[in-house]
Amino acid sequence: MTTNKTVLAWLEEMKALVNPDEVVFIDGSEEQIESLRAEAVATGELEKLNEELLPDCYLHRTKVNDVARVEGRTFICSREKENAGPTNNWMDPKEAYEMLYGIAKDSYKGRTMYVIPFSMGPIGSPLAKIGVEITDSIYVVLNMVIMTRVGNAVWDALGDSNDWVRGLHSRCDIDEEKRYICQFPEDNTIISVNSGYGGNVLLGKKCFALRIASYQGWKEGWMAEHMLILGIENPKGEVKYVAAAFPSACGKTNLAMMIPPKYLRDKGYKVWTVGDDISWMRIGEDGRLWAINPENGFFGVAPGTNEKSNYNALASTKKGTIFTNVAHNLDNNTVWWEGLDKNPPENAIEWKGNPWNGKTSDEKGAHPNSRFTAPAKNCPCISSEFESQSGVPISAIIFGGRRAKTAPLVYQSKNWENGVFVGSAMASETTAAASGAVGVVRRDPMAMLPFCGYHMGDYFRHWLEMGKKLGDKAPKIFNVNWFRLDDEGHFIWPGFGDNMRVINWIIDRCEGKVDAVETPIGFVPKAEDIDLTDLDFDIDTLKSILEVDKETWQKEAAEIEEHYKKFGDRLPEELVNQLNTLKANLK
Ligand code: OXD
Ligand code: MN
Repeated sequence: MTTNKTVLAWLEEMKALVNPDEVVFIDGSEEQIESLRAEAVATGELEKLNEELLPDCYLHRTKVNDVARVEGRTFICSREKENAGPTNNWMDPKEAYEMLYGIAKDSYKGRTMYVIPFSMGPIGSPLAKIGVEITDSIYVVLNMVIMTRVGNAVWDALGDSNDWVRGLHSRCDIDEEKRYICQFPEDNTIISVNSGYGGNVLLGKKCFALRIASYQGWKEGWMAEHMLILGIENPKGEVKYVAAAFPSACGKTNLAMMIPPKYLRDKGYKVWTVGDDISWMRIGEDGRLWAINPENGFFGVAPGTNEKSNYNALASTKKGTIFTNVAHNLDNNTVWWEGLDKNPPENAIEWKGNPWNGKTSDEKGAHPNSRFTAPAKNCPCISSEFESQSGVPISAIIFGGRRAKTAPLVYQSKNWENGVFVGSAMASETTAAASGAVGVVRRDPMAMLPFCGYHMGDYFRHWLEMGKKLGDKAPKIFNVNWFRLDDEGHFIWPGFGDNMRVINWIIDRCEGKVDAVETPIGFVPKAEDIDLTDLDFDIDTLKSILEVDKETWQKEAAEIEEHYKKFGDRLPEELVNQLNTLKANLK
């Protein structure tokens, strides 16, 4: 328990509002967690899976209307509308509190109020931050216990400080019409009602670690980014760290846990996972940029995860994991999802709870956004620095997206400012691989479109300011595109572990070990500098995906100009100049 007056006062206020039958403080002890698991099993909220094959693993199904983040119902409630910017939904905070308190009033009647003290980042780290979530859902408690650091040690670290984030979650009736995910950045407050789905209710993740934290980082001079963090160890045992931002569904978890090709493993190369989704970064005493992963687990998409696509992610789910909305194999009481293997169960229950025969049914067994919540410590390649209080120094920042034609396999920005331009113009396409058609482009600056808690023009300005402070210690900024398509709509680059070949070029560039070719958009590799050992991939094909086609880029520049219009006068002048330079380079 805590004696922190600001916490106790808020809890009293919340208790009077939601009116629970009882209040339970989550202390982080194994006994308490075990008794909550047992209670959730008794009520049917969780199903216990095969203890031998999947020890300490559970299955949960959400309501059918509640299976994903709801961007249309997510609001930034800053005092001034202008400060939420053109990329966020906005609600006046006074009106929002009134409406949300109206919805939450008495909503815990007959239920328990769980109080979860949690730390984002290793407890006590100068890069970490503390939150308190109250919830009426054991599922939320058990997921938060995996995804964050929970328990009494958090109260000790907080002491009397008022620097903590308030999170109110109430399932209410899971009514879609009254579902709201509201962030109040100026009040360090989150309110989430009428959902039970992870991204909406595990308030430490997107709501705090990105939306609130991006605002805090702006005010306090640090960065909260939608980035994986990866360590690459060379045969001499030196480890370099990179952070990479890709929009959802572009393979962040796969890159974060990739297995290098055999010839590199034989030489002694290794990959270490620090994080797969979020990176908090501060300038350290040595002037470099240092990063922690504020999370303690992986909330990964299950479909498509298998031994080949992501061996390490799959291994992470083998114990202490909660599966949500996957298929339940009744023959051996385990789980299954599309893309796990080619052997779907015949005697199963699909994600909605109906009997399902995977061999004959046309319906999906698992929801496409079904998830595993797995402890980071399960990951076979978890970094030894995962618990480090100071984090890891970042050598390179990598942006990327899914582009069928435009972006080359990899290029390096000319400098930090140019790199911010590259990130601000980031985009990803939906692909219709079968026909080779190019899909719709969605601009997703720094992969933060749904997650930036303030005006995105100010966010770009903050990036530029960070670059000035970092000076020549700034990480180098790159862009990658694993998703170039040929005329038949097939991916050209093999991807997955072979992406290590590109990461090695990036690290060589950071160390000044390799030359590059200057193009209008930045520096691309000389084809012979991407190591193709043991790969059935000819150098001409490689050249074709390193090409920068002027006409395509002229179109791209025109689209960026259009995209920039929405930021109005908060768009930093430097970025307008960058765009003009690009246009001039393309003439
Ligand atoms: C996620 C997302 O769940 O980005 O990580 O949508
Ligand atoms: Mn994400």
